[in-house]
Amino acid sequence: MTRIVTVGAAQLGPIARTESRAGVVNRLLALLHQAKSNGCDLVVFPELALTTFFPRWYFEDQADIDAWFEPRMPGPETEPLFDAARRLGIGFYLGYAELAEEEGRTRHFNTSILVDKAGVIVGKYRKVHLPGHAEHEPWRRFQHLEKRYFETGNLGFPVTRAFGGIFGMCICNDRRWPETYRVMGLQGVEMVLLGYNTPVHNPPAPEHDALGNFHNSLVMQSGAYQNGTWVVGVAKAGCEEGVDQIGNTIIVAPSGEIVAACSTLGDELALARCDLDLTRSFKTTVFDFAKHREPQHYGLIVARKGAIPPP
Ligand code: CDV
Repeated sequence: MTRIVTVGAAQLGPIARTESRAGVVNRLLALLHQAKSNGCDLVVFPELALTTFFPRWYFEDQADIDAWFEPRMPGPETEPLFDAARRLGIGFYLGYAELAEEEGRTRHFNTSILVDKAGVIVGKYRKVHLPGHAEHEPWRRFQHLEKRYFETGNLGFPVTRAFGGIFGMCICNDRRWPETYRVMGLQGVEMVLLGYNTPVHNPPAPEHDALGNFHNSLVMQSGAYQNGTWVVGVAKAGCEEGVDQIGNTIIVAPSGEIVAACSTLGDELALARCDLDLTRSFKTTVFDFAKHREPQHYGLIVARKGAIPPP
């Protein structure tokens, strides 16, 4: 029996700074309904999908920062998404800014959840590779203050059994790191879901600007192939508050081939019928980790952040 999961990659166009959560949720609901009428089992929304990409601004007042975060999931504005998932029988991945009370303090994470067809949260991930900077850098045309507003995720890269397969999640910058896919690959992941907000312009390295879409596809296609997994990467695209963000939302097969893509920079759904059993042909041959991977011969175990091997 084949294991087909029909996936909708639900790209969003820009979200204005003044746009309410309720307004954004209505856009998400429209995409969810469109996905359902196209036979989808699962819809993937972008990173920080409920608001504009707020780390582009420097805020001094903690209350101004916390206003972008969700203290509860679902909360009053997001409950309609969970209700619709339950009613329609469709799952979703959602990225949002999470305010958590843990270890006796308030914590801030860049988070994603996986919700099943019963509207139940079955997986949670907190972004590990936070890009950008922690201090205000006025020379930049726009800020990227993820290192100021979020803590590093503390859940690792777990996988979840759902939708008849093994699912993993990551968020935006995580997709550029081979460890992200490999840690999930070693747990047998069959589909990696991820959302992103990627400005076209990279202030510290403007010479990379023309390569944004190329690098986006490159990392997801190689992550998919090298781990024999599907990868679904979904953008918040277009010109948001004066900052151009790439689109290039794609669904990648375990072969590394792109099987569906968005063609605009607005709200758009890309669809694919994904056979989870296609992963077998890679996981049991060229990337049979148990048979061919040789970690004991790699000669280096780097456990410390930034550790550099001796010359
Ligand atoms: N939101 C992100 O993580 N964006 C980064 C940018 C800053 C390079 C990305 O990797 O796309």
